[in-house]
Amino acid sequence: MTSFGIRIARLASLMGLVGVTSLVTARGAEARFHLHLRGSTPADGATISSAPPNIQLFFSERPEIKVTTVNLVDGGNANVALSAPRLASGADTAVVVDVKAPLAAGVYTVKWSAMASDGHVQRGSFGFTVAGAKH
Ligand SMILES: [Cu+2]
Repeated sequence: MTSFGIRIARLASLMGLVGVTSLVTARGAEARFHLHLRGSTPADGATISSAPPNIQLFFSERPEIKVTTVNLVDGGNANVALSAPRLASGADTAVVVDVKAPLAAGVYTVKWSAMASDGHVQRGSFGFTVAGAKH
């Protein structure tokens, strides 16, 4: 290879490196601005003494409700019946699902999937415990 050729090759590899670095930076910035879950009721990790009538998910921005899914599974990974998700009245970044029958004592996991107006689908899960009846 001529010295000119080597210089071109070095330049190309340097540009490749810069390209990868800027791609990683862009992905990091994008991740920060995606829709994300800011909180919930019951809160992640909470132990509650009575079965919740509904589950509320508080997002960083309004999700597209028609493609929002919320599933609840018990400690045995069995699905628990919920209503379809709806936006909370007066807070369109909050999603509510009704729990159709009172939850027995035990551990539960909420699994959600939501899409923001930018078209990116985000998923997550959190858990809570319904404490047994106290005597
Ligand atoms: Cu996004």
